[in-house]
Amino acid sequence: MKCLAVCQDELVLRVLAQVLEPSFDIDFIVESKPLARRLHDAGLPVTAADPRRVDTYLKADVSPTTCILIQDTGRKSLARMVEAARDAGGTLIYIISTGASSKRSDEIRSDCPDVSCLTLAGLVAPTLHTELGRSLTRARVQQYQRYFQDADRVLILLHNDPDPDAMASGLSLRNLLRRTKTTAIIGALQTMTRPENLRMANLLDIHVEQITPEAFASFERIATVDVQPHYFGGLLPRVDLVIDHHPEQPGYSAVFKDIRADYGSTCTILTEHLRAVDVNISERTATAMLYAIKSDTLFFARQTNRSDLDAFTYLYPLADAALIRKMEGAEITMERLQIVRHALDNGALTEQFFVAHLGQVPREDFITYTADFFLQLEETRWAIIAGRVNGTLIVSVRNLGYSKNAGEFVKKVFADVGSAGGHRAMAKAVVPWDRFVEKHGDLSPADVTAFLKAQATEFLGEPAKK
Ligand SMILES: [Mn+2]
Repeated sequence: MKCLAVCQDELVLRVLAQVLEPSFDIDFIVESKPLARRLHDAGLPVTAADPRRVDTYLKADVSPTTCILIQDTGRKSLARMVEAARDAGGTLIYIISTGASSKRSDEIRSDCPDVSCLTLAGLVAPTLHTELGRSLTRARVQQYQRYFQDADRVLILLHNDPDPDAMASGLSLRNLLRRTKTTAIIGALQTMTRPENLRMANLLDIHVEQITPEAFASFERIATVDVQPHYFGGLLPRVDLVIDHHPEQPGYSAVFKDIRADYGSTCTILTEHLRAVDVNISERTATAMLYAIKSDTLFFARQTNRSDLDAFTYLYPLADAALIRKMEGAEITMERLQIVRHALDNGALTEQFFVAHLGQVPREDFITYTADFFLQLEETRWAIIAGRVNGTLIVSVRNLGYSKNAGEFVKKVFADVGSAGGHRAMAKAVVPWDRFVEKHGDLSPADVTAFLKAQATEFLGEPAKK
């Protein structure tokens, strides 16, 4: 593509030459003859001419497909330059201003609406911001890398029934710590049970070791990823590193932590760590991380920000897309369908929400699966699904995200009898059944459904908290 740049400033001219050559066939016009001579001698394609004259552009052979860049030097003659370029047949005209004022570019645009205005600051800003932001991350990562360096045994601890984000975070942190599976154990108190999670572990050959709380003491350094130490209820009073995207919790101490509750996945944070220190990402790790981001954000359908999209774009070419398709597989199993049918038969649908108590279920994932399932229902905006796993009542809440906060709902209803929290669009309460009974009585499954329905009706009827 042909490009003609009208510059009066050597720095701007040299920068444009470096950026645009050799992809663009570029010529420069400057007013000052000595400057033109000097740059010409330095090998740059520069001509000295008057940029307010039409024949300057005719001689430069501009056509409607030539990109014409005109540096705004703040002088009145700018309008005449634009006019001359246009009279010579130029149509793709850009003004590059080096000043900070946007008033000037507004003026230019009101005179010539088809001219595009760029500022040098605007062009430089995104890259510089990313680079400086990355240097802070780099310092932080290098600190924890050093801190873990000499340890004999390292534990990377995940939450129970690790999901794709937890497993992939484990893999990538091991990568960042430059360790292997014998020098850094990826472990959990309870390993995978959900079919999707098992499938991912098998296909990517990820081994998550079952750890007992007594074993914690045998590790010199402990990191938790996709979870914070309070989750382990006092069993982990102190950790060395916490990387998580759940809302920050009090009640523990950590030497290093990076918690970003506005991120869609922990793997997004770890992608930034990996990029900041230029660690090579293997196809296996990239595949795991990409799948984790996809799965934690429901393919960007919930809690996603710019960084999640950036991480996805970065990992995509490094990952094995066919393997991801295979991992996704079919999530529907007979067992799950039976539970969904049970919920349909025993639940209640109102104008705003679907609520059901499933009674005793064998695993927690039946509850979250049923909540996700009913959120797809055309007629509903909220799904509130409870179930008992052994002696614990688990309540999973999902909504479409533009209404009230799911996290606030579970806190309001359950914070006094158990743990409750989450995001705007998804939240969870975990309540020991005997504590629930103490407060609300030994309710039958139908009564629990009725209780949740009453609570949700009240909560959703209240004016939203600002
Ligand atoms: Mn996660």
